[in-house]
Amino acid sequence: MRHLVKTIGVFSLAALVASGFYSAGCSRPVPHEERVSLPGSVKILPTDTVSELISKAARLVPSERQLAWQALEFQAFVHFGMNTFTDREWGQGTEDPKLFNPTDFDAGQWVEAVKAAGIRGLIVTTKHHDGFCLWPSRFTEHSVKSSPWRDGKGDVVGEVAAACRKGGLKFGVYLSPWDRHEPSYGDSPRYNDHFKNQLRELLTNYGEISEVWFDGACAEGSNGKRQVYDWGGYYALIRELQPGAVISIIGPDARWIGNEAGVTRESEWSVIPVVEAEALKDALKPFGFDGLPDEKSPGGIAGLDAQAADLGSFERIAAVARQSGRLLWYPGQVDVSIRPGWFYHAAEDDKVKTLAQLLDIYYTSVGGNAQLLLNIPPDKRGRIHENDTQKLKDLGDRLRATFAVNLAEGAKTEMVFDLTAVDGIDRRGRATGYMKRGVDVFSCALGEARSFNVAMLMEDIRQGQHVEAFAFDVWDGAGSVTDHNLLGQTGWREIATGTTIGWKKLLRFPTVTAEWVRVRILKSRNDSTIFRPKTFGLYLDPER
Ligand code: FUL
Repeated sequence: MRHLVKTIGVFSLAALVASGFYSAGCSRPVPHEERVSLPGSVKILPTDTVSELISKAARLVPSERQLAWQALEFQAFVHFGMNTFTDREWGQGTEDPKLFNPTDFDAGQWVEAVKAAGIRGLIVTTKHHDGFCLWPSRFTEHSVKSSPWRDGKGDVVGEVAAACRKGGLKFGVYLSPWDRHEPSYGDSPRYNDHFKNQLRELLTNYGEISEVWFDGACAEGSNGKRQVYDWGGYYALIRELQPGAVISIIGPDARWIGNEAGVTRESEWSVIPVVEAEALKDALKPFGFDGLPDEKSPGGIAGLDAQAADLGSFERIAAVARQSGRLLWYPGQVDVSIRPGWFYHAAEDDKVKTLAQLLDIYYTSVGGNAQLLLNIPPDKRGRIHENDTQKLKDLGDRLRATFAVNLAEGAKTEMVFDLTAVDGIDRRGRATGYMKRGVDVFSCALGEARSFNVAMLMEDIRQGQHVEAFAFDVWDGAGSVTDHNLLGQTGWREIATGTTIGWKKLLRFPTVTAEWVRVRILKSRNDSTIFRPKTFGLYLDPER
């Protein structure tokens, strides 16, 4: 058995955890070229070799705002507005503002309800497609100020922002570009000014805004109003007024995962290639694009088909490079409702998702390199219904019970490099193709036999997203794991395999009891970077 002990780095997770996630605790040396990271985006060209493409993909890293957003992991989406009172999903824009009249509005109750689930941020629909504004905008009468609620003096956005701040939640705004009420809609420059005025109000009057969510939906048919949106102008305004805000969906910072069902791809990449010639010019200005065709339909940015099965494989990167394109750090967000509809409907009170469904969504999204945006719609009182609050609490209780104790904390870990399992590297250690190096094996000695049924792996995405395939094994063999059997086949039982890891991968499996575990990184775009403090965990879900 030929292997190199790459980083003997036997370290105690417990000691390193104390120094914080982002401290450089691991002793693994970072090769020089890895330090040259590429924030945001990089061009890929037909002349790029395989190694050049891999190197570019591996060195792309998130912006600070994307990193902070990714760390939130789990946010609440709150659809509330005219549709709550008309029992619809999409309003016409002709609704009488007097219909908006919550009887017991309580933003603090929303915040407490979502915090019970472990949620860390909240995004409210400040204006849905019907154009009714939940804040007293100076630029329209179609808002809370024309409603009987609080004698027209109420401000839902203000109260929610304050409640979030008080409760320690990040606060974001959904603002529908499509507006079925506003008369200037379709008169492009006038509506763009109107929209920017509304954005300016939201971005200056409510403290820190962590996210601006632009919906791509628009049902204007061939006879409908055709609005040419000034995306570049909207983005510039947001960057000026709230530089920390992530612009999602029709925006450059976070992409729609491609469904509203809470499902992620098996391989969810944050490094995404887009074809230059198909790009939506304005949407890509923040990435440094210029001189590209205008007026592509915004189904996401950059002509990206957000629903495509494969967004980030090496094959797709190579295919896009052949047409000239750009790699973006463009992480996914999963939006899904706790009920069938986005807005509250009394008829759906008994259709709130079950705990098992919510857990599946959590594990596949948060545990699948995506951020989860779970919609919880308040009812006509202006409160989150008891059926939903109960489910949120059940979810939070279960997650807390599972993740309270990391059984790998304090474990002795070791990182070795297996030359016998090399793919794409010759015997002298020279890279021959795709892989630069061999197979990394990370082992963890728990000190005693422990039972667990959940494993957590994280890459340090400040250095990029690299892992393409991995396997997770437990030691079933006789005796102890030593340098001699660490890389062997005998005695090890493969529990799970996976493809991408990214920010976080959560594995669920029937409870196993073991004293040693190992992770084999089978394919990686560069050195894998999961071996940092707090990035590996073993947990026991007590009810699984
Ligand atoms: C869609 C909208 O049309 C739905 O009403 C909802 O707001 C959902 C989150 O996005 O595009």
